[in-house]
Amino acid sequence: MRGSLTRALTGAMGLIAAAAGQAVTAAPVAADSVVVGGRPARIADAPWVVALSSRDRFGGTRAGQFCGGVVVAPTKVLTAAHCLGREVLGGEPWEVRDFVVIAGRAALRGQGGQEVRVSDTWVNPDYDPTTNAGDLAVLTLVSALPQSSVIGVAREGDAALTPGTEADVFGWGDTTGNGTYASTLRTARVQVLPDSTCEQAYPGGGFGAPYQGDTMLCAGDPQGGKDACQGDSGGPLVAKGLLVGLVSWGSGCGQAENPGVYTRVSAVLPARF
Ligand code: 4AZ
Repeated sequence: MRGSLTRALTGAMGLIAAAAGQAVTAAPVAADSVVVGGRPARIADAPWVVALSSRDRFGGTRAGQFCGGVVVAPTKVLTAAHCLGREVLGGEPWEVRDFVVIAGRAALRGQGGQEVRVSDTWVNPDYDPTTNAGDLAVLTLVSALPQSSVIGVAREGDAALTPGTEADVFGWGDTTGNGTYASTLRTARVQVLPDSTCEQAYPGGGFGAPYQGDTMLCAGDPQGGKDACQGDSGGPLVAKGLLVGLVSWGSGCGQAENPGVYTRVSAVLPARF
């Protein structure tokens, strides 16, 4: 943790840090503020949203959920590189023996959908854990999900990436900024913001690294209140029906002056995927 910037903090890690008395997030936001300020989402409307799970490491009450992910091909799931870090998993991903992707399930306490094991993990070699630049990893599933659960990925120059475009973020993360984790999938409507907004919010120097628009995407609610939060990391930001970002980092949750920072998937995902 650097200063007040939160990153690499998944839901359960937040709980562990909170229990240890560490400051884990910036100031609380308004109540009901996924996803702060969000509303329930139906998995039928967002079949590409998945949960990353290890019950051994994160406990069984919320099916071991610790990050989000998104299906971009029947056997390929994108998530944030920081979700697979040693400080999150306590080891390498392949050492987490009950690591599964939960697909087709909105209610973590329910039995819907399927749990699929991971045969391979690829962490972007250009990912920089100090700055969070290039925060992307690809999981290969042992068995294929239906093509109907695949979302297309926005490419550089697509209108979906234009500032001002409405975008929806999905996850099971903190709904209050105070460590209240959702057990059913939620979504919040934000908008793609200009790089300049996040450059001003996150100038670097002092606490934290600067926002870097080449590998990061800025999005939020100009009024504040709607945002991704801890535990949403790795989950999708969708605009015009296309994947534009992965939840990566930010300062606090839902504060108008501190937008969410997402992985700019169009810039970081290698063409071969
Ligand atoms: C996190 O720690 C995190 N408000 C994710 C998203 C945001 C802040 C923190 C953005 O996983």
